[in-house]
Amino acid sequence: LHLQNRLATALEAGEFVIHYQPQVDATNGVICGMEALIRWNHPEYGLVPPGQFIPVAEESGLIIPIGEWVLREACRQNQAWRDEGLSDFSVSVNLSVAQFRDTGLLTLVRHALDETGLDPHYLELELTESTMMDNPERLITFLEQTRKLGVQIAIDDFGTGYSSLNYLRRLPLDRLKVDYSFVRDITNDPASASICRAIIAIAHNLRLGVVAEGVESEAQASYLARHYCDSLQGYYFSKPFGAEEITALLRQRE
Ligand code: G
Ligand code: G
Ligand code: MN
Ligand code: NA
Repeated sequence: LHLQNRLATALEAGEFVIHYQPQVDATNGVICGMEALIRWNHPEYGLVPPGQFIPVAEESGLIIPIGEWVLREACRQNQAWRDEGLSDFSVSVNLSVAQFRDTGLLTLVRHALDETGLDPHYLELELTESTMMDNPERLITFLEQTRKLGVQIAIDDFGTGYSSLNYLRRLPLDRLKVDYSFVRDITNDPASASICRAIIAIAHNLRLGVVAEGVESEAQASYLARHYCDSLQGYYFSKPFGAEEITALLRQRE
């Protein structure tokens, strides 16, 4: 309740921060992407995770200005890394269903790109299956427009929602993100391992890239690499960190 009242002023007060989590190429460990994950740096409570305020922001409509800030900031940061020669990867931004429903979304995306000078190719938008299925007609129009613009689209938490594969086949998408729940049990549950392999096969048959999330161990990473998963994301490689720490990490890797 208290959080809700403060959420409205948090944006103006500059209390939101973005943490970035690297994604690495499964064949060579080179950083090939960065997911932007918002946190609220609350003056009393410290870093509040998105699960605790994004749902409130969705209900109140505040997710629109907050989401706009995330888009701009993530594009600005990736362009800053590019200017320094530290980035040739794309930045991934999560979109909530309220943002997807907002008819101004594509304009916001264009503005964020124009303002920051980021090449659209280096921005990826993540939508969940349930967000996509919220309005399939709008989805098709949206995807056609993003494709024209050159922005990449990923399906987040893939395998946990229900989108028809026949439907996916016809959509202009770029990547599937294997949900962490399948990755978690990959080494101790044959069914989870089968699902991971099946999702990788589906992605490649549809000519999509595939990234596994929640990779926490060497065993999980090598299993996924052996089964041709393109990229890997998770604590085994890096936790999400603030921009300064990620900048240091990128410099060190040069
Ligand atoms: O970082 P963490 O694991 O706590 O993130 C939890 C959830 O919050 C994830 O499902 C993620 O998609 C979502 N999330 C993180 N950042 C953003 C954001 O900028 N916008 C939206 N809509 N969701 C986000
Ligand atoms: O958008 P999405 O729901 O995929 O958000 C990814 C979430 O997963 C973030 O909240 C991030 O902090 C979290 N996360 C990232 N890496 C790992 C990991 O290796 N293990 C677990 N359990 N969670 C992770
Ligand atoms: Mn995500
Ligand atoms: Na996810």
